[in-house]
Amino acid sequence: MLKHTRMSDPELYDIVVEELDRQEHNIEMIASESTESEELLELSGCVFANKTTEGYPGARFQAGSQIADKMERMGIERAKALYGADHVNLQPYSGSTANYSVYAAALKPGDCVLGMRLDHGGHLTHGSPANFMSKFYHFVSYGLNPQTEQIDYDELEALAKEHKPRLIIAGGSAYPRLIDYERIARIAHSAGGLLMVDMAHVAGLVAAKVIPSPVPHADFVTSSTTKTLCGPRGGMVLCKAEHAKALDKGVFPGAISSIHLNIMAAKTWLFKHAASEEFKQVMTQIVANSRALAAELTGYGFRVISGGTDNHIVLLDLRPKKITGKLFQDALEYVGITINKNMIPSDPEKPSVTSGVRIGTTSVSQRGLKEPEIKRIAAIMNEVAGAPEDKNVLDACKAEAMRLISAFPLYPKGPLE
Ligand code: DSN
Repeated sequence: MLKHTRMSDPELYDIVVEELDRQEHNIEMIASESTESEELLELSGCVFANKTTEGYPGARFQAGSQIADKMERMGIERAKALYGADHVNLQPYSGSTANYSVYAAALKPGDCVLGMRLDHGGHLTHGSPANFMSKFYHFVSYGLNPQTEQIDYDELEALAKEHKPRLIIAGGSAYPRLIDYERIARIAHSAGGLLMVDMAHVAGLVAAKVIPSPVPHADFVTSSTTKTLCGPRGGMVLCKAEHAKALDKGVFPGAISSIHLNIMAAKTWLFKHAASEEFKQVMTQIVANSRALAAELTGYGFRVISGGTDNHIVLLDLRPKKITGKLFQDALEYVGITINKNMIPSDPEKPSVTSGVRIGTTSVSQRGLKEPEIKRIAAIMNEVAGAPEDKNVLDACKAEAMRLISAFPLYPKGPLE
């Protein structure tokens, strides 16, 4: 791996090897993570990184772009076929950039946008006051029904009638349930606005048809290409044909300039791979694992927000266990299980402490873990929650976590070249 860097910068090489070793020996359960295949790592570092190109195939600003044109067209066609989309733009650098591109395409400064509250599972770019977009648009937030802990569609509808948003955003970072895209599209259109679905977290599950797709209902669908899609760190936007021209202008020159063609190459490979049976099996297992984890943890007395999960995310309320998200995250990190503290709806704790954690099953499912191993992970989590500061307990859990993950290599085909 990194044979040239190893010679020219051994100090940096060692850090990368250290990170590989960390990933290999830990149970990675951050819900926004996945493992990139050998092909994706190769393509992300391929010679397309040398080429500067702006614009679109056939209408570039730099000469020498014909081969890039061929690749971008191929990527777009593959993505369109995978999602059944009218139009696709693969140029955004990330899920956030994809969202900014749609804002550039569909909004004027001061327009009203209705998005899900960050502490109810939304995303920073959906209207958080901490994000700079909140200076340009008038964001109004909807949230969860306190009883069901699922989206309060009646509140959303009432807010849409009152504020007449130009754009409603559905989707988020910590929402474990299916979303009724059809209903939100109806609400958006009746209020005279548009629907953007940010499917970043669930894009792989949608591609594999393991959960319903937002594509038939939404005007725009944004995504990152990592997370459940298991691709490179990039973004994309799908849209209806009538928004294609505006979207392309919103992406370039609206939100970005030159394209990361090396990442575009990796995305192009990804859209072929995501149509495969192998990919579908992993996506199916992700949801099975997530459901098994939610059921086991419930059995151990954890409170699963919304009572379960339909995707790769399990969101836990730790208050019945009398520990905070931060303490649980730190104790599990020591043990070798990587998760993140997360706000739960109406969380009394600060964001740096939290009463909850978010757990994701994508990476472990890619490594081949199934329900029996998930049960072992849940048992470790329960032990840790019962004694988060007891070194003897934590050391025993660490040994068990290491035994478990050692049977499932990160790169089973052999060492990275
Ligand atoms: N919002 C971050 C997450 O879900 O972890 C990454 O986009």
